[in-house]
Order: sequence, then C-alpha cells, then structure tokens
Amino acid sequence: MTITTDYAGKLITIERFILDQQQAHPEATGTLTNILYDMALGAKIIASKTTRAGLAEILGSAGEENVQGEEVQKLDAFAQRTIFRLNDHTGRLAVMASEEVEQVIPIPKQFPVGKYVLLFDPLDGSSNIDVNVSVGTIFAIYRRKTKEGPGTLTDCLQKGRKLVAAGYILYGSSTMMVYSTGNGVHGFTLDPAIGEFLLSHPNIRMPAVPKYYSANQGYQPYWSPGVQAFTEWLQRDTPEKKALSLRYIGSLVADFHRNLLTGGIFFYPADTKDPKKPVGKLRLLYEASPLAFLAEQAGGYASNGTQAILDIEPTELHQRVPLYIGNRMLVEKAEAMIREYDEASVVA
Ligand code: AHM
Ligand code: MG
Repeated sequence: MTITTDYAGKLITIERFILDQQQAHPEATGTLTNILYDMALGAKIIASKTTRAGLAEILGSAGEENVQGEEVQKLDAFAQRTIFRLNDHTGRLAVMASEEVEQVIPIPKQFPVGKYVLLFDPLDGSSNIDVNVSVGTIFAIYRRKTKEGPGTLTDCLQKGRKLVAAGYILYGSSTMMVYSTGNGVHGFTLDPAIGEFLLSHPNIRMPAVPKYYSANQGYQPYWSPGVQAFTEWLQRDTPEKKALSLRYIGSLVADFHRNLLTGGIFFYPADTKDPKKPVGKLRLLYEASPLAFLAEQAGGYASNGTQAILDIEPTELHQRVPLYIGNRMLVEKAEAMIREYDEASVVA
C-alpha cells in the first residue's frame, strides 16, 4: 500500500482513527486514547533522532560533545527518557517499566497516578543503529491490578491475555506505528512532510501462505533436537507448505513486521551456548507478550515452544523466554516437534 501526498481522497490520521475506535466504546473515558496519542508523539520525537543517527560522527557521538558543545545522548537512553517524560505527569499511569531500567519506574510523587500500566522497550535492536539497520520501540498497556496508591511490581507482572493494547514503532525506510487495542491490528506510516501518522495498513491479517522463516542460524548447533528438526522441516516442501526462505535482520520489530505482512515465523529458541540465556534472549514483558498480542490479533500465534506466550504468568520483570511467533500452523508445528523430540525438557 502506498501513501500519496495527494490528500484529496480519504485521509485518516492516527488521531482520527484512535478517536473513531474509542467512540465504538461509549464507556471509554479517553484515557487509553491519550496514552496511544502520547506513544505516537514519542514515536515522532524518537524517529527524528534515529534518522539523524549517522550524523553522530559529525555532530558528536554518545558521551562526547558535539560541535555546539552539547553532550550527545545515546539513542536508547534518549528513547527511554522521551517515553518516560511524555507519560510521567499525565495522571493516566500508575507505574511504568522498561527494558532499560532494572526496577519498576514509579510516577514521580508530585504527579497524580492513574489506572494504566505501561511497559516498553524504548529502542530494541539498538546495536543495529551504528550500521544503519532498522530498530524499533515496543509497548504494552495493562490496567493496574492494585486498587490505589502508587503502582507496584504486581501491576507490571501480568500475563499477555490481560493486555489492553500493544504496539510497536518501526524506524525503517519509513517510520511506522502498528498497534492493536484488541480490535484488529492497524498500521500507520509517518509522512515526514506533514509530521502525521497516516493509516496505511488497516486491519492487517497475516497471509495464510508463509514465505519466510527468521532465526539466528549461527546458533543452530546449540539448539535442541526438536528445534533443529523443525528448522529442517521449514526448509523443505511439505504437504502443508512450500519450503520457506530465510530472512533475518536481527532487529525484532523489523523481523516481526516483515513476517506479519508476508507470512512466516520468527523464532529465538533456548540455546545452550550462553549460560545467561538458557531460556532464550527475548524478554517476556517488553518483547514477547506485546508482539504475541499483535500476532494473535492478526490471525497468528506465539509460543515459548510449549505454551502460548499470552498465557505465561510472569514472575520477574526482566524474565526471558524462548519465542516462536508467526503463522499459527508453523508455530503449532514447532510446538509439536519440540514435544516429539525434546519431550518435556524445554522449560518456560
Ligand atoms: P536488545 O533488546 O538488547 O536490543 O536485543 C534484542 C534483539 C532483538 O531485536 C533481536 O531479535 C535479537 O536481539 C537478535 O539477537 P541475536 O543478535 O542474538 O540474533
Ligand atoms: Mg529489546
């Protein structure tokens, strides 16, 4: 789908779309709508920096001063602060948590607390910035569980089934925001000329015929027999599908986004190479759950190899999980082969 700058026809900005969706819920107070607006604004601010990242050499690199004598911030720290500052004072959130911050992030005492919880990965895949490869922001919004007072860890440790909304922003050849409030998945492309996100991908459904699989095959020797057998199955024609091609960017939002639009599967299994990630690398709360919510909303599925990601009860803020996400048929096949080859040895 292409966006034109001829705006004589239908033009749906993200603000209008979110508002229209809210009007389908007469009981809505507008709070969630405003959190989504703030995420879209954060996306524009972060995009304005990521597109200039290559100028760091000229303008100054992280920890140094640029030619104006200003300290240049690391982009992931910048993204972290941007999202925090847009949301700390609004009275909409009870607490936040971020992949970049070890503990939960309280709302500063001088501001009112609200009923929602925001978890986010401010700049996922940030090691890709130096080589001009796409990066992304991922966010997840829950209702608080506790009744009053400042939000707590309990409010953050919720399973994905409880998500109220989730989405991501992809800083690629164009900037896109893709989100769901449980009523389909919708994609918007930023038109830099007017500074607006415009509806470009309404009601995204994952194509039934998958094209790609995405995994870091450099780690294949460390995968379990079930995962190895599954990978070989993906590579050949079978009664269910044609052989899939491999595409791996190493930037989760970009890999997920491609597979969402073309059909396929992304997986980051548990491996035995790094004792620090015996259950995989990706984080349940900031990466796996929000993308699993989007996958299911688009007709797909996500699993840790043995159960739905959305059904996993988190026990820790920075919990890691193996992740298989994409077309339901492929993810269920991964589960079946893991069951068959690895028996019960894979633990969530
Ligand atoms: P990060 O949160 O430290 O940026 O790491 C997450 C990224 C994902 O975007 C990507 O899917 C994965 O790490 C790639 O890992 P690897 O380099 O091991 O393939
Ligand atoms: Mg990350």
